[in-house]
Amino acid sequence: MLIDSSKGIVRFKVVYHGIAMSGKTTNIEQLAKKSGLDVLSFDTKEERTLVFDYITKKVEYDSFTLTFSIYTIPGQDVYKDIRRMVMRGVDGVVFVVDSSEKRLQENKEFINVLEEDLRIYGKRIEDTPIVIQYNKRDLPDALPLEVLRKEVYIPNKKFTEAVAVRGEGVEETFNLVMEGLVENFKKMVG
Ligand SMILES: Nc1nc2c(ncn2[C@@H]2O[C@H](COP(=O)(O)OP(=O)(O)OP(=O)(O)O)[C@@H](O)[C@H]2O)c(=O)[nH]1
Ligand SMILES: [Mg+2]
Repeated sequence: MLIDSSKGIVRFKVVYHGIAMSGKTTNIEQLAKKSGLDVLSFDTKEERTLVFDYITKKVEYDSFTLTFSIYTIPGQDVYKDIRRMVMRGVDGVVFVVDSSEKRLQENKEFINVLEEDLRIYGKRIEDTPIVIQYNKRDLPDALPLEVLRKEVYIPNKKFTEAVAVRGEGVEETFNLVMEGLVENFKKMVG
């Protein structure tokens, strides 16, 4: 979180984390579409291999302008270094779970990956606003929500169900992580 009090601007960084192909990019594409925003993909000269998705969203709150920079990590393990870089300075996380039965184990293991990605930046999973999104609820082999809640679980975190490809649950998910960040901000400014 960056606060520019002279201009009344507060900047938050939100990262969509989760296993490869779980629907992170789809989430922010849908979010962008609904908000009339453009998705930017970065591929800069210094970091040629670095491609990730990025949008910003602005929300007026009291006398402040809250700016959310929203990123997705690449879920494949070969992009670990990029993933770590994207996680630098993260304030809030959406953990996108693929509801398919076949991917249960991977989803479970990726919670440890998230924990480690936060730890390297001195952050604790308990203290970070995180929303767990159980995505791909439309799949024929989607596990029942009760099973996923037990198996792919981070204590004390809010959760949503989504069919990101149809835009369902996408805004709800983002709004929840935004609420968590705004709550923290309110505590800070009193
Ligand atoms: N059936 C179904 N497919 C989905 C849903 N959301 C995303 N997909 C599909 O899943 C595939 C992967 O989606 P992406 O959004 O690219 O996944 P990602 O998490 O960004 O993947 P990486 O960038 O590799 O980490 C695409 O073919 C999407 O259309 C969903 O809710 N239901
Ligand atoms: Mg992606």
